[in-house]
Amino acid sequence: MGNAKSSAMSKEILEDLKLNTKFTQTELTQWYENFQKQCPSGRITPEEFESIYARFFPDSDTKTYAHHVFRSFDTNDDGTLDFKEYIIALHMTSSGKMSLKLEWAFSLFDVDKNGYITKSEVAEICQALFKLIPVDEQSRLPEDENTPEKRANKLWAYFNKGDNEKLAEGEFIQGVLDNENALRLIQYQPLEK
Ligand SMILES: [Ca+2]
Ligand SMILES: [Ca+2]
Repeated sequence: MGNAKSSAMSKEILEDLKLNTKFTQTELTQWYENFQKQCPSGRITPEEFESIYARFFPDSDTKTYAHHVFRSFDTNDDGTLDFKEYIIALHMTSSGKMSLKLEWAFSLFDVDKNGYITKSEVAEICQALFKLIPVDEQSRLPEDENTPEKRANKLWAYFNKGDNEKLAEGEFIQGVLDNENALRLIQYQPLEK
């Protein structure tokens, strides 16, 4: 009936998030209140998520990338992000810890969620990443990464795998840690304006 009780965070979720993220109880409670305000249904839809991304990258085509990011955060595959998935997402992407960020990057690239990354999955994410790059910036990219295909080939080559081989999570993380170009190519950082 929309009373105050229905909007309280369950103790179970609170304990789970305290255990599995860097956030304190006070922070989590604050996040929860904000989340309820922004999102009274308690669920973020793919469309809402896409519109958030579009605001961050106003000069880019963010739809495809946002779709992949959403998929990587929707760990129970129900097509929405609940509060817990939202906080885990914040935890993984806002943490200064490289290992957490790379764990998340792995899940972003593992499009079919089977625990391995294939070259075609790398190509698919590179397509999405490329669309994030504003057109005028695309024209200034190095020759060997100025199309999504070239970017994917260059990135895949850093992992020393054949075209039909696959990458496990540890191999992906190590490969990126070993090479700062790989780290650069798995993401898009907007230029400072
Ligand atoms: Ca979900
Ligand atoms: Ca996969």
